[in-house]
Amino acid sequence: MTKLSGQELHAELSRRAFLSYTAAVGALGLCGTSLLAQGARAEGLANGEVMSGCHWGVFKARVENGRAVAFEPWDKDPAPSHQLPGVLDSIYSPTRIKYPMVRREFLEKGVNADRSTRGNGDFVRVTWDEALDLVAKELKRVQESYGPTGTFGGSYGWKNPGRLHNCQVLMRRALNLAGGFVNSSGDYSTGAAQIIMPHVMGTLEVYEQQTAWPVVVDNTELMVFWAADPVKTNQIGWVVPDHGAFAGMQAMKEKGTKVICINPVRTETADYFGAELVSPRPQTDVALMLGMAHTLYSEDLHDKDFIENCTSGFDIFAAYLTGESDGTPKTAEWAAEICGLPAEQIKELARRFVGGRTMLAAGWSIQRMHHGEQAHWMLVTLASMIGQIGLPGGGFGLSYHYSNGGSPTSDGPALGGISDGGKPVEGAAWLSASGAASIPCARVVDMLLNPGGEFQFNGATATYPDVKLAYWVGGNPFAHHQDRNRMLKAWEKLETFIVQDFQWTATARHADIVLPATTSYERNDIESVGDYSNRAILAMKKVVDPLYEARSDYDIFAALTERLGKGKEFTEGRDEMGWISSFYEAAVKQAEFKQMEMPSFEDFWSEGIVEFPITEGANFVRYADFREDPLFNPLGTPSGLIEIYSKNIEKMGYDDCPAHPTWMEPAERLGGPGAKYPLHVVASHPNSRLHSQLNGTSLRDLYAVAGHEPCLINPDDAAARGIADGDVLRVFNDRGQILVGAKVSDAVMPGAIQVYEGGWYDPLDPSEEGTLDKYGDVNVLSLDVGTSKLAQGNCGQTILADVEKYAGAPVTVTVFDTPKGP
Ligand code: PGD
Ligand code: PGD
Ligand code: 6MO
Repeated sequence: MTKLSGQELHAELSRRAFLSYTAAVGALGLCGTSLLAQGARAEGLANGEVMSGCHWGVFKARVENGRAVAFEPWDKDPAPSHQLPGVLDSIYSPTRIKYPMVRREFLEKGVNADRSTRGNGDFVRVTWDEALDLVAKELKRVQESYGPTGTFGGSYGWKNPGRLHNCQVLMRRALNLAGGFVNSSGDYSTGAAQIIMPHVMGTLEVYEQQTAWPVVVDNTELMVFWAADPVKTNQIGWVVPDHGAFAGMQAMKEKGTKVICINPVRTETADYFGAELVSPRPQTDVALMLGMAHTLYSEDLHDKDFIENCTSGFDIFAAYLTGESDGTPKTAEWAAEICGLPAEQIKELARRFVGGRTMLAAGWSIQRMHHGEQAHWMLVTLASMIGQIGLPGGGFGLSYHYSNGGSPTSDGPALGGISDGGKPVEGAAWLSASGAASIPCARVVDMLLNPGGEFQFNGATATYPDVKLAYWVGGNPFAHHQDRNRMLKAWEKLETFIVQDFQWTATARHADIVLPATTSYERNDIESVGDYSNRAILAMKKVVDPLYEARSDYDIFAALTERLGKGKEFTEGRDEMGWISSFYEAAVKQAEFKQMEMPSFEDFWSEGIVEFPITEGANFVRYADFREDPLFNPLGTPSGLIEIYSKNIEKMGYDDCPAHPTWMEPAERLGGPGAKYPLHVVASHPNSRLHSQLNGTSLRDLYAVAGHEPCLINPDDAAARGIADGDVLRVFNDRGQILVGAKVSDAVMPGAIQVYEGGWYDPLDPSEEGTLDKYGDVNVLSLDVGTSKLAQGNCGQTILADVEKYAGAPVTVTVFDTPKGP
C-alpha cells in the first residue's frame, strides 16, 4: 500500500467504496438481463468460483467437482487473515460431526442414565427422525414437568455470521414457541466493562464506534495500546470484517506515530509498530493507573477545566487518590510495589501522556479479571485527568482492537435479521434478553450448582432457576467457561444436554444428543461487512452442498418446531431465500429514506455484494459534541457527565465494587497477598484461531508444540525449572492440570506464562475427577467467580499456577479424532 495520511486515507476509503458501489450498479445496468437470467442460486456449485464471507473476512471460494479447494481473500481486503486456509479446512476436518448421535446410556435409560459417564465417547448413530423425535420429546417432558424455567437456552458463543442462520436466535425462536426458556445476558468478552460503562459514560462504550482511524492518523501523537493487541484481534469480526483498522494502523505506522504497548507480553502489535513495551505484573493495571493519576494530580498536570466541566465526583475520588479518605496515598511508589515497575517510570509515563495528543486504546483482558469493573473505570478517570476526551485523536477508546473499531462508518442502511419472537425479560436482566428468566451468562455453573439461590446483579437481587435441560448451539462452553472441573460436576445436574454444532468439540462430546449442523459454507445467507463501518451488504453464498447428513440450523429448528406443532409459526411460510430477500428488501426501504439507490435483490445476489460510500464517517470524533457543550449534549448518566463517582453504585452498597475506581486485590495475583502459586497464566485470545474454532484444522501445525497447545515461558522461569524449548510441560494449580508444549521466549515477562484460551479439552480419564487434560485447555486452571456483584462477568484472566517438565507416561491427544461410537 502507498503511504497515506489520515486525510488521504479518508478520501481513498470513500472513493473506493463509492466507485465499487456505482460500478456494481452500473455494471448491472448494462448487463442486467444476463445476470438476472442466472437467477438466485440456492444450490452449491459443482465447479467455479463463488464469493462468500465469514468471521475472517470476505473470500472467493474455488470449487472443483463439488469440493471447495481454495478460499482466496477478496481483492479489496487490506489485510486478509492468515487463518483463512483453516476456515476452508474446517469444512473437511476430521472433527466434523457427520450424523445425529445419541449417548448410548441416554438412549437406553433416558433421564435415568448415569450422568457422570458423559464425555466417555460412547455414542450411537441414529436417524434424523429418531434424533428430532427424541429432542422434541425431551423439550416437551421438561416443559410439562418443570415449566419454562426448566430449559436453558442462554447458549452463548461465536456462532457464524449470517442474518438467517443465526443459530442462537433460531434456537430461542424455537424454544419460545415450545413454551419458554431461561436466557442469558451479557457476554464473556466484556462482561464487566459493559455493565460499569453505562454508569460512567452512559453507554456500553465497548461496542461503539471509535474516533475514526483517519482522524487518529492525523492527530494522535502518542498511541497507547493498553492490554490491546489489535493486529491479532482485528483479524476477526462479529459480522464479516472489512479489516478497515489495518488500513488505519498501516497509515499510522508509516507516519511514525509513537506507540507504547502496556502488556506482559510482546505482542504482534508491539512487533508491528516496533513499540515501546511496558510490562506491569498482570492484573495490576488499576494500581498502575492510580500511580499515574497521583503523579498528574500532585504535579498539577491534570486538566482542571475538563474535570470541572465534563465530570462529576472527582473530589471524592481525589480524596482516595491522596489517601485522605483511606490513609494510603496512591503514589507512584505505592503503585510500583504492586505492579512491579519502577516508580520513576510510572511518573515519566504519566508526564508523557499529558505531553501531546494521547489516545489510550484499551483491550478487554483487564476487565476479564476479578474486580474487572475497576480497570476501564479507572482508564476513563485517567483519560479525564489528561483532559483530551472529545478532541481529535485524544481520549480513550475501548474498541480499536475489536472488529475493526474506528474503521469509518458508511452512509449505508442497516441490515436486519430473523428474530427470536420473544419479549424482553423483566427485572433482573439488565441487558435486554428474551425468555422466561435470564442470568448473567458467565454464572451458568453457579446457576446449576445453586438452584433457587439468590444472587446480585447490577443493583438487583435475583434467583437462580432450577434448570434440567440445556440446549447449546453456536458456542463451546467446554472451552469458554472457567474452572473445567467445577463445571463438569455442575453439568451432572442436567438431566438432558443437547448440542448442535458441526464439530466434535468437548461440549459435543459431553452431550446426550448431538445434532450435526452445516458450516455456513453449506447454506445461503446474508450479512453486513464491517461491524462499525457497515461498508457493504454481502451475499453469503453457499459454497458446497451439505456434507454427510449435516443440516442447516434453520432446517433443524424448522423440523423440530414442526414436531411441536409450531412449524408454521417458526417458518412463517418462508424458505431460506425467502427470508434472505426479505432482509435485503427492508434495507432497500431504509436506503430509499436516505435517498440512496440500491440494486434489486436479484441483481445484488448475482453481483454478490453492494458497497456503500463513506462521507462524514471518516471525520468522526467520539464525544466531540459532549466536550463542546456538556449541558446541551449530556451523556446518558444520571448527572449527564462522566461519573468518576457513581451515586447509583453507592446505593447498591457492594463491598466488591465501591462507588469510584478503586484498587481491589484480586482473589489471586502474582506477588499478591497469600499467592499460592508462583506464575500468572496469561490466558488471552489465540493468534491463529478464533477461540476454539479451527483448533481441529491443519492450522494447528502452525503453532502446536510437541502436539500440545503452546505455552510461552520466559527463559529465566524455564531455566529455574530445567525446561527447554519443545518440552512437554504440566501446568497445574488446585483447580486442575493440563499438558502444554514449551516455547521458551523473552516475549513474555518473567513470572508470567501465556497459554491461549480455546484449546480443546481432552481428559485423560473422563471418569476421574481432576484428570489431566492432554491437549491444553487453559480454562481447566482459571477461576470461576463473578468479577463482582455488579457485573458478574467472567474472570478468565485470574489464574495462578506452577509448571514443571512432564514426567508421566506418554499420552496421545485424541480430541481431534471422532469419538469412538461414530
Ligand atoms: P468458539 O470456539 O468460537 O468459542 O467462546 P465461544 O463459545 O464463542 O465456539 C463457537 C462454537 O460454535 C464452535 O464450536 C463452532 O463450531 C460453533 N458454531 C459456529 N458457527 C455455528 C453455526 O452456524 N451453527 C452451529 N450450530 N454451531 C456453530 C468464546 C468466549 O470465550 C469469548 S467470546 C471470550 S471473550 C472469552 N475469552 C476468554 C479468555 O480471554 N480467557 C479465558 N480463560 N477464557 C475465555 N473464555 C471466553
Ligand atoms: P486478549 O488477547 O484476551 O484480547 O480482545 P481482548 O483485548 O480481550 O487480550 C489482549 C492483550 O491483553 C493480550 O495481548 C494480553 O497479553 C494482554 N494482557 C493480559 N493480561 C493483562 C494484564 O493484566 N495487563 C495488561 N496490561 N495486559 C494484559 C478479545 C476479542 O478479540 C474478543 S472478546 C473476541 S470474542 C475475539 N477473539 C479473537 C480470537 O479468539 N482470535 C483472534 N485472532 N482474534 C480475536 N478477536 C476478538
Ligand atoms: Mo469475546
